[in-house]
Amino acid sequence: MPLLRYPLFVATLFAVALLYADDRPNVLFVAIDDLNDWVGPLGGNDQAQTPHMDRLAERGMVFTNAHSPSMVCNPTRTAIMLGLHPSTTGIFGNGPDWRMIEGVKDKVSIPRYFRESGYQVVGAGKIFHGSTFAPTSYFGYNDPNGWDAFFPSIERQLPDELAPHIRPANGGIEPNFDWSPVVAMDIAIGDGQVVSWSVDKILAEGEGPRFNAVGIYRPHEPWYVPQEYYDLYPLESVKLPEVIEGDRDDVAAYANQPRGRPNRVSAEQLHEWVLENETLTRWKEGVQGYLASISFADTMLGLVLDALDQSGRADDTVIVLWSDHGFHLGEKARWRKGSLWSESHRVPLIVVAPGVTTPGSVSNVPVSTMDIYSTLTELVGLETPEHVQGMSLVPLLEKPSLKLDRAVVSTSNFKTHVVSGERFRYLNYPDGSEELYDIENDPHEWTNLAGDPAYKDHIARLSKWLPKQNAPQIGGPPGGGRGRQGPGGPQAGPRGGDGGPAPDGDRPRRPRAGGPQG
Ligand SMILES: [Ca+2]
Ligand SMILES: [Ca+2]
Repeated sequence: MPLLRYPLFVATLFAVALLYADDRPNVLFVAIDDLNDWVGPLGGNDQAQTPHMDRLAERGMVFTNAHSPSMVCNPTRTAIMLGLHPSTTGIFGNGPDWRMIEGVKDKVSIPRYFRESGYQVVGAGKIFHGSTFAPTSYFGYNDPNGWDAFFPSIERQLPDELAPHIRPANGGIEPNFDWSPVVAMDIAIGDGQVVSWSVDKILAEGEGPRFNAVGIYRPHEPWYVPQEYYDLYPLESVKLPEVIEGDRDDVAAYANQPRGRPNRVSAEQLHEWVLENETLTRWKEGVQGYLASISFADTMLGLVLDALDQSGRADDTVIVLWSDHGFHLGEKARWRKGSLWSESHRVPLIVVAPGVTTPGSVSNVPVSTMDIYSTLTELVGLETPEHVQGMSLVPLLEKPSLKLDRAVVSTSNFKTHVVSGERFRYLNYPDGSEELYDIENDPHEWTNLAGDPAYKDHIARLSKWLPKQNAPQIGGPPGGGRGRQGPGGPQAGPRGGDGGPAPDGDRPRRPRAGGPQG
């Protein structure tokens, strides 16, 4: 039985045995989609305006070296919500639905576990994988056993979304790689609906501990948010990400293969389109759209935090905020996610645990968002289910100065891993090619040190963290055979690559029959 650390209760095993579910702290669980390190607490972009993430950080601990278990929506969310790493399950792409997979579908997810432990568990928006602007993907892979109530419904994770009449509105080459202000009130946007419903639930009276999950879709593309958020970032003042010419000249051929699904515009082709415009206005517009969407998501977070404070339960509520993975905006000559570079996997992770965390504390220890499951169970005094991988972060929450000899693994595909240590990151591809970056001296990962013998000890040290198990890829879109086998064999190709809204072939399936509104 894990040691009960929550200080409102006596931390003795005797007390744990007597602890009734009603005495446990509440949980506010906020998931944000495709949010990279462009937030105040991580400093990835000094233009980003995220006042609510800033104030959340001031209440608890920011993990400055947090990484997602994978680099697109479904594998990360499945890993986080079930506590099973992609290299264990073989879920790497947006196609496989965990609820259909033997050995995975029976694993108890975070919301289900809290529900079965006596919590009232309610959720809204994108918690498990799902996509908007693809009607069949609204449903996603939600856990039908996880919730007492869900908005829009347990069968459907995402509400209808607003969009400009003509898409793409930016004149681009792909309907989802798009940006435009929309004339609408915040509440009309999908996230506004999700947050509005969540605020009501947070404010609702009721006995017993509650688990509120809020899934905020922005800054996932397309970047349609009200004009006022665009106005925060006047185009002429938008700064482009720092890049260098020929950054990918020092990485192996494998890493330079275009990623993404067959028949879909690649991450590199998007950048070529962006650069067609010699004034770089397109690039600035893209950055502006992403920043505007971040500030919109931040405003949504602010509404949720205000509701928690207003409810009078903030002092008895653990808050965790996380993003499922990151996003490129032209760094490494590409957009979107799915790469092994840090833009794809360095993410915000903030934990507030009243009585445990020190306000305004920071930890630089490498952590994974896969650590959320066992961190939450320990914080509320529940045993962690046997199958759950990842480490409880409670020792770090209690002692910000704690140093651990640790590295965490993010996996984008079969045998395609990045190991993030305290100072170095080590990338390992299926054909054996490697990259090594010294983050302290080279935060943008511009200089690949893997070929330099002086660094071989670092590679050896970080290699020890590579997964012992490399499950072959399972699931995937039906009707395969569209050139899906990569150079490393059926499990190793570039499939799975970029996420984003699932095209027809990757439609998430609904858990059961019933109308869209469930
Ligand atoms: Ca995502
Ligand atoms: Ca380089």
